Amino acid sequence: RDAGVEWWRDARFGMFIHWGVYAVPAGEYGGKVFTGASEWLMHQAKIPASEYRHFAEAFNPVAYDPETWVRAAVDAGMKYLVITAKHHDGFALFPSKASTWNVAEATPYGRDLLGPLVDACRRAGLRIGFYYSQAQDWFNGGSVFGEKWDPVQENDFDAYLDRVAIPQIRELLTTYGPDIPAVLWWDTPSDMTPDRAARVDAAVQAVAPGMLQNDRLGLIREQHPGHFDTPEQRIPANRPGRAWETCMTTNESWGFCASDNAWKPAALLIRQLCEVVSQGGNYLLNIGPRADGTFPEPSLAALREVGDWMRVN
Ligand code: JFZ
Repeated sequence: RDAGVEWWRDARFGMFIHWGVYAVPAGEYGGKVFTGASEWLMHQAKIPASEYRHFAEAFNPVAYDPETWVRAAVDAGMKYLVITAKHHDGFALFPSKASTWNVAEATPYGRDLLGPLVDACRRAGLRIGFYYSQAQDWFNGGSVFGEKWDPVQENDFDAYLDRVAIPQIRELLTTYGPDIPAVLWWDTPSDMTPDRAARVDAAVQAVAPGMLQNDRLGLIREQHPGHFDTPEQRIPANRPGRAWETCMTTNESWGFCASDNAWKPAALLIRQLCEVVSQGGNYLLNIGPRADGTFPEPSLAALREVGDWMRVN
């Protein structure tokens, strides 16, 4: 495993992928359209787990072809990829012994989604990282922003960390090969006290010493600053010495959202990429694949335009 952030600093440009069963409702529930972030639908619409699980029964990405995804990234000039192994709805894109709420057991697709993507990345020379929602988990008894709405959420957070989060993190770090993932992308550290963050970090270090991580593991960021900052949807003033990565959406939602047509023009994405890179940062540009496993056409078109620009500049 790489000790430092050198490859990551050189990489400059990566693809963020937000994918999960939320791509099935795609921002709509009970005849209501929810705008913003489609991956938050379970929370926004207060959907009980017993109902939300039905979306998994309709999650069958038969058109999923990781080679096509990786080619789109490579052609756009991207050097790495970060995918949501598990987002706040707790759904794992990988087989897991820690929770049956995973792609292998809860969907008709019935098999791992990460392994084939890891293989495609390896073949193309792309690094791959995993986003893992370590704190918020609305399905497996983890943390919930604001009011809870389902009995499965009335759980002891430490029990969730021990029974679900830490075992799944271990699965992610030990299943796909010695250098996989290349980076761990934590998020929304609610309830992640210093002690809990230290516990998660110790579990990581035990199997993957020096693992590259972002700055969102613990509630008190200063105690667990990770290796890089993650300004979101914005480009910060230059911060010498500290690595940073701006993540951006191509429309407004991270997950696929059927009603979201606010696609950013490729010229804007290119300008943001230039601005970030010229200030020494990394640019992580998000795609929200559909439930069938394909990228929305407008994001593919944007990637192609970025690639065309990269090839002449
Ligand atoms: C989080 C997630 O809740 C969201 O669904 C998505 O995955 C995004 C990349 O990360 O949302 C955040 C996290 C941090 C900030 C804002 C939104 N922030 O620091 O301003």
